[in-house]
Amino acid sequence: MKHLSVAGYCTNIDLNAPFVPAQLSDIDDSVLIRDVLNDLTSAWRQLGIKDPSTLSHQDQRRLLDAAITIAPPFSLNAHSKAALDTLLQRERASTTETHVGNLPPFLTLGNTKIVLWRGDITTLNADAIVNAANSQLLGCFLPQHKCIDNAIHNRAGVQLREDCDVLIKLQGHDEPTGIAKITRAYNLPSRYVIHTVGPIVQGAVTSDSKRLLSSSYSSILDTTQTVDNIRSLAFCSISTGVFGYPIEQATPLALKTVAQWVKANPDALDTVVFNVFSEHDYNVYQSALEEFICKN
Ligand code: AR6
Repeated sequence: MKHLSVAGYCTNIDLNAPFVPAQLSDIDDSVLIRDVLNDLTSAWRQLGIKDPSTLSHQDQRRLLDAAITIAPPFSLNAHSKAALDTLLQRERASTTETHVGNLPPFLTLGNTKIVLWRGDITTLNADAIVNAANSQLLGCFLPQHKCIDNAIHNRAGVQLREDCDVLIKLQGHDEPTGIAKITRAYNLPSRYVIHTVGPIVQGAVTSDSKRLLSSSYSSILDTTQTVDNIRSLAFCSISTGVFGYPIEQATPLALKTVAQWVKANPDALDTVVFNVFSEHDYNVYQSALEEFICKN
């Protein structure tokens, strides 16, 4: 099966153009939400809502995320897209962002700082962040589902799903496991999102799952070198949520793959972040990193 390389899609999604969000500065949040919802009537009807105007402001905002989650690509007209960008940029401005450059390294490999950071990846300001996607590559279609795919798509805006749709159609088939695709990050603090489909594990971890997980990590790292100026990259813990890869087994493999790549590409990246979400996952990474330091 032939996979689409970055050269085969970068111009179709304007990968190298800076994203300039719309600023509808005179319009209140409630009007922005109403305008976008007006464009998503069939989505909120599918969710069982008869009249969003009867909902509280907070519930309308939640409904907007849910409707966008289930709406097919290219559902919004230009005004609604600008309204959503304005809303997401305002929300971004009132959220505390973490700058990768301010994070202390856990260790240094050659010229690359390795950082362990716990938090929501959508608040991290890195050159590129990693999304744990599914083989459709269009984001998660389950409203309010607590996966990273949903978090990233909801905070980036609908352009992310549109780009993924363009490149998956160009590719002509679903995204195989263990490779990577890059898009701009739109309304997120980061500049790029690198999407990968990790292996699904049911029962014991097979040698195929190990190979494919390692391949996701190395493909993502290779992808950073196809775009100018990616110096910092934040990985999420690929496959260890819905896809069931035990994090205790995924973590040493992730560290080993990244360390090998960094050794072979010593000047490629300034910072690699391992981003975790839960305290348990933080502890697993901390132990694995300490073990890695002892052994190397
Ligand atoms: N920031 C950082 N990490 C997060 C966040 C967040 N906002 N949310 C979740 N995580 P998962 P997978 C962590 O299930 O296992 C989707 O539905 C989470 O704690 O998101 O690769 C896709 O569409 C876990 O450690 O991804 C696919 O169908 C890690 O992110 C499927 O899930 C990955 O968990 C992919 O499953």
